[in-house]
Amino acid sequence: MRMDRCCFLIILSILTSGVFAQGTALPIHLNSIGYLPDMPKAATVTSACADFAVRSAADHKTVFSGKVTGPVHQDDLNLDAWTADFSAFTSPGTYYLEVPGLGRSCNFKIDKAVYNDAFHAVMRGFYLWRCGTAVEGTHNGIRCAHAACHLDDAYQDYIGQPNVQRDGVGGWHDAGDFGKYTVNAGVTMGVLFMAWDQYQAKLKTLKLDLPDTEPGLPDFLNELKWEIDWLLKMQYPDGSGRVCHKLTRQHFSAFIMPETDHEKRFFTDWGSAATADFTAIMAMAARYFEPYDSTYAKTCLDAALNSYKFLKENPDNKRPDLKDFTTGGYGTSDPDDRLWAAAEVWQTTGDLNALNDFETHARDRRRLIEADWDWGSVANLGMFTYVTSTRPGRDPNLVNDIRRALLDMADTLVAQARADIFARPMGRRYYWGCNGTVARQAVILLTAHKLQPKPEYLNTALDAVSHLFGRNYYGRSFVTGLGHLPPMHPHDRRSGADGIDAPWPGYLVGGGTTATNWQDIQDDYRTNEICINWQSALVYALAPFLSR
Ligand code: 9MR
Ligand code: ZN
Repeated sequence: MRMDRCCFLIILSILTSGVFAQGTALPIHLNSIGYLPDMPKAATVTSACADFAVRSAADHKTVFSGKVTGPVHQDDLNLDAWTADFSAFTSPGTYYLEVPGLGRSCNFKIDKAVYNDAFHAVMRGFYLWRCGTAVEGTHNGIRCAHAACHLDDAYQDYIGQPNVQRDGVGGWHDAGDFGKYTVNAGVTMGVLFMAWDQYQAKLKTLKLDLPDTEPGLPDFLNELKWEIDWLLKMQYPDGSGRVCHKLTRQHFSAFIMPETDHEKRFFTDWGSAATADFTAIMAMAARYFEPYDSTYAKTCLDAALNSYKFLKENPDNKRPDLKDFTTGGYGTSDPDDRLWAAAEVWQTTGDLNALNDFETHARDRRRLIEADWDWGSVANLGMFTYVTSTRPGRDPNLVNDIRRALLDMADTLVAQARADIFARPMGRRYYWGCNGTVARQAVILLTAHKLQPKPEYLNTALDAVSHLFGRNYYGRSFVTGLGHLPPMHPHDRRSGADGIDAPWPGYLVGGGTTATNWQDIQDDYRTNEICINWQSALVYALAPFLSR
């Protein structure tokens, strides 16, 4: 390469990578999407400092200045940290933080609609995950697309019909792999329906630019329907009400595009956790689709009640037989799933037997509210439905105990965020997919907020959002295509195989399994994959902060 061309390319790549304009991962860690005018605003600085200034991005004028507080030492990160609080500054605009001696942060916005675009991209992530159809989208001028995939889903060899196909087309791919798993669909749909339940006023008019909008059906529900339509196909065709644990190949594919993945995929053996999660989702779907499409709601309700009847007649925990499969396991015991199913069936129908089932399960639990909850632990969803219900007949003592446990847990999260230099509300726990749990803390906080409004609950939910968009150890956004220095190499087959430099946009990566080991490397599926259950939690966490 000639020298002048080489220099030009270096300068161009510096400019386009944002290094020149935005700074690399500087010691100033903040929510790189930005802040709401009337909410708290803070950044974490990890080098010694005294003062800071907020400056206008356009003309570099100082619009606010202050003194940092600190330092505070955090052991697991081995860092000293200072906090720059600029909550008092509320004027909309585009700014950066300047810390004398250290430099400047990336640009960020203050605006009442500051999270609207991010929400749109994150929710569109579900659309882009659609299986059984062609999808496409353009983000920041870059187009991502794939042709219709997995149209042969799926074979019934493992449910007693060797070499016989039945329609299992549709749904969302689970993650960076192309499998479809009932149990993980459970917590995902549960959290998405909770977002709808609590933030419907904001979500109702939201446009997702879907190719298949239906008049009168909000886009948000339309996208959820894509998954429900598929889930309905996961019930056994024999009418028994059992539900297949998953629909996948026997082994993960290489990094190929989904439309070139032609290996056989199978409906697998049923499991009682999958059957219970299916029941809960269908009962919720019946409730939330009723105002828009009562025929569809009835289909969902019938499916829920059929599976619920089966669960009642078959009380044992049944793990699926998956010995021929090495795709995702999602192995989990079922008491929490049965509890959740009972709560949703009761909430939808008012059936007192289901209420009694829920209360019996709830009284059996060691802890009423779990801090670390995810696909393997969905009891919280049932507890939230029960404790916020306006239906008559609940046991007042149990209501009180759950309410207390929920408020205590929310208070714990507030305290943990305050004790963390990056305001991470879940304490010092790190594991596979914990970024999803960070976002999912918002469900605890905002359900507590519904029972007993407290600004700290809302603020801490926003802390979770800020953490994921850059106020973290890495000073980077954890969401592809959004914010400062986002992941470029997620463990996502589409992103790895489509030949385009940018990853598919709007996806939250799992995050470090220790305090400091996240790497933006495609092979690192433990820390850098994307997944529907984490994504749904981010949708929920952003929803209360939308401007409508
Ligand atoms: O999110 C799952 C995580 O909690 C488990 O520890 C891990 C290992 O079983 O599996 C994760 O789920 C993966 C699933 O098995 C297959 N699709 C991708 C999921 C995210 O990595
Ligand atoms: Zn597919």
